[in-house]
Amino acid sequence: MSYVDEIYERVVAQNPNEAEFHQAVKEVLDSLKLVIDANEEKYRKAGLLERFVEPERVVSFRVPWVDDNGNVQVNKGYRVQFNSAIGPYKGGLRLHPSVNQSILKFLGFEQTLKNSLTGLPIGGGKGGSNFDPKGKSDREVMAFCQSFMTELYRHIGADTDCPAGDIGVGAREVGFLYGQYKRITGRYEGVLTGKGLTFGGSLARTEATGYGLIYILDEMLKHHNQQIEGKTVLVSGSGNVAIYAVQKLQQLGAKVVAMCDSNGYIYDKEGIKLDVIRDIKEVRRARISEYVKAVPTAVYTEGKGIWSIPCDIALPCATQNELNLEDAKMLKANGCIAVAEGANMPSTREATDYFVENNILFMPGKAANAGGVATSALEQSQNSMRMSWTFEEVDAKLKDIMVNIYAKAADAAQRYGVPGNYVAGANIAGFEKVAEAMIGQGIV
Ligand code: NDP
Ligand code: 2IT
Repeated sequence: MSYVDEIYERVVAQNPNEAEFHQAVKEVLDSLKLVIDANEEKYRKAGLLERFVEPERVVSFRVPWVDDNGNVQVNKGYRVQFNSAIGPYKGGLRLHPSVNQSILKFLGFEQTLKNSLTGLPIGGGKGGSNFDPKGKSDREVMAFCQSFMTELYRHIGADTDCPAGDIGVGAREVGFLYGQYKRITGRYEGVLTGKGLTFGGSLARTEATGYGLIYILDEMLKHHNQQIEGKTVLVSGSGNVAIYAVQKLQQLGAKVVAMCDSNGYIYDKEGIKLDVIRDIKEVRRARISEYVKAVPTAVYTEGKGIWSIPCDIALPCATQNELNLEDAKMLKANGCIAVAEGANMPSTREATDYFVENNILFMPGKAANAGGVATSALEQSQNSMRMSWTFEEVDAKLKDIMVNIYAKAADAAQRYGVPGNYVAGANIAGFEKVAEAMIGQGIV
């Protein structure tokens, strides 16, 4: 049996009931086969893959807090410190009822390769809780965040592990988490990113994941004699990533006709009015169905189905496995030419394979959404230097990083004989740096 197959079997056997983690590992190992086969003896001797698929540490803890009715609530909290070969652990915190160890391990594993692709010195981590921020008061969210940090603080630090936002964690939550970290430790340091601009946050971090997604999409399209201007686009989700992807698309002359949340999707054939979405989501924290009250010509449909709308470009920016094979086929049949993943692993394995095999330009999440974590690393740099760059400076660095990620993925795909396969390219390019760093540091 090949080394890669052996490792995949081992992961399944040793991590039962972790379907998302198995899925992420399988996709990566499958595309690394050529690299691993070419270096099998060296990698086996170093136990490289056994170590690569095993998180360095998984911390799991109790998070007790008191709700507005005076009742005690208890959630599960986690931090997965996956790989620190190329830098301190870095990755977001997710607050969503679906959060479990499998999801956080898949995210930490992906993060390791994503962070490597940025070219910056950041290792891979992820954390979060099954706490559901929806419908909670600000006081309840603060009580949860303070309790969560009261345990987490002992595992993180500016030079050891630096969390940030993800689903359900935005400026409000990062602020509460940071305040509690500072109160407990007495340290004012870049231990979290995505902070408010008055206490160490970086300009352009809020926009970075969405903007970065469009910068790499633009780069991919240009290399295939296409452009963003004039294209009709679907963007799933209506959170941080989706909103700023839409903003940049509109600046570049594309027409975004649909967005969604976990309840349903809106179709606005005139083009989404982003100020309406921002008011619903960023100010009122309400449901996307509200959109049709402000824009009566738009249509709201309950449930899934956004991928059935004809488009040129589709950008899944909500959550894992939100786009399946049937959706992929529908997109192709309706004339879609490009897909770039703003979310982490939003396409199922079958959908991903379908895109790659059917000549749809496809940029996988670990390359396409790396602009967020890259700008987080720029926030860490600014904090360490005790200074701050202008929006234009950060945005220019972000654009450079995304163009470089495109080049790395394209180059690795070319070198291994699969030109244009950015799934293989991103996995290989991300892995090469991590593997070399792990081997260089010995058996740790
Ligand atoms: P937000 O919490 O800001 O927004 C998430 C959006 O996705 C909401 O519209 C939410 O709808 C929707 N969503 C979440 N879960 C589901 C679901 N099960 N079914 C349908 N829709 C769902 O999160 P972000 O925008 O920050 O994150 C979106 C994705 O991007 C995630 O995969 C995240 O890991 C990834 N990502 C985020 C980065 C960042 O910097 N924030 C960086 C790189 C990747 P609802 O409100 O109804 O729950
Ligand atoms: O998935 C991701 O890359 C993020 N949620 C951002 C992580 C970060 O540290 O900014």
